[in-house]
Amino acid sequence: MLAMSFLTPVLVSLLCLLIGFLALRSRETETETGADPHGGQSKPWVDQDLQDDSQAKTKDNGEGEWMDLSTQEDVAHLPFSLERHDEEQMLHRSQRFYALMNQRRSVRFFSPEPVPREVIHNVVRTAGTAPSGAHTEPWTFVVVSNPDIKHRVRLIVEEEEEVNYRQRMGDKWVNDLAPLKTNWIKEYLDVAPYLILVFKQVYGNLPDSKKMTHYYNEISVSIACGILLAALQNAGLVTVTSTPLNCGPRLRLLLKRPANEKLLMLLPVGYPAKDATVPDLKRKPLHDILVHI
Ligand code: IYR
Repeated sequence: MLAMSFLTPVLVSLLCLLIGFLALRSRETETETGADPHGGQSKPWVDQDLQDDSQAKTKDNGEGEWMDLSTQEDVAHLPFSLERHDEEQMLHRSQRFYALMNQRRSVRFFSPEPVPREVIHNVVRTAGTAPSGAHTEPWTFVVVSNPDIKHRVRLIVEEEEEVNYRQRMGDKWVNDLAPLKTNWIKEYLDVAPYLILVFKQVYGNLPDSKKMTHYYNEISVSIACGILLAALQNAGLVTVTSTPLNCGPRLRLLLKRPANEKLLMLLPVGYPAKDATVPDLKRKPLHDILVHI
């Protein structure tokens, strides 16, 4: 009895020490990547739905069979040539393309004027020329022009974005965005004649119900998005690269897309409104972005 009453405070202090030690360790692992100004949520801008763990999960569950690419027939290799321009022409073309792309701005104010559907199909065709890991072409571009579906997209995005701005993003992020004057009201989702929702396919579904590994799917789709932006600019259209945080699952269901597709980007597309404005931003000069060795 005496031993128990003597031991209890010792046990309690040992327990406290252990809890303190464990709490310290978990804080250390959280901050391993540097100071975290987002209150413990180290990367609030990484959409939960975009975590690429689908393959690991399915493999662990032993669910679904994976296609072995090496069993495919050999791909023929053909001679390749590309039209050559003389150096003066090359210089001229590169300057002109730079001038065109340097006019590209993220625009949030759209005209409701219609845009020919074939132009939209062509810019998506162009995006689909992007290189991809093992040529798996892991992208789906959903073009929405139906006003009712556009409005339903808007309702979902505004509902989630309000939570993002008020809670998920945190004060630092919201303050950092203040100069851009953005908020959760996304009128452009109703006004722009088209919405292009770009999905990355985290794996492929083959007709024989096998799955196909989509290597580097996120970077492949990101490259396709870059090409899509260039194609839109070339066609004289504007967009804003919106990445509505945590809207992916609801938008995927609304658009009836399968579970292997994750929303990467939502692009409203059209002509700019007559009274559209953009923030007066400057681009870094070449010497700040180029290291020539
Ligand atoms: N997705 C939000 C917030 C936003 C985030 C960044 I980083 C921006 O450069 C702009 C906006 C929105 O679209 O309002």
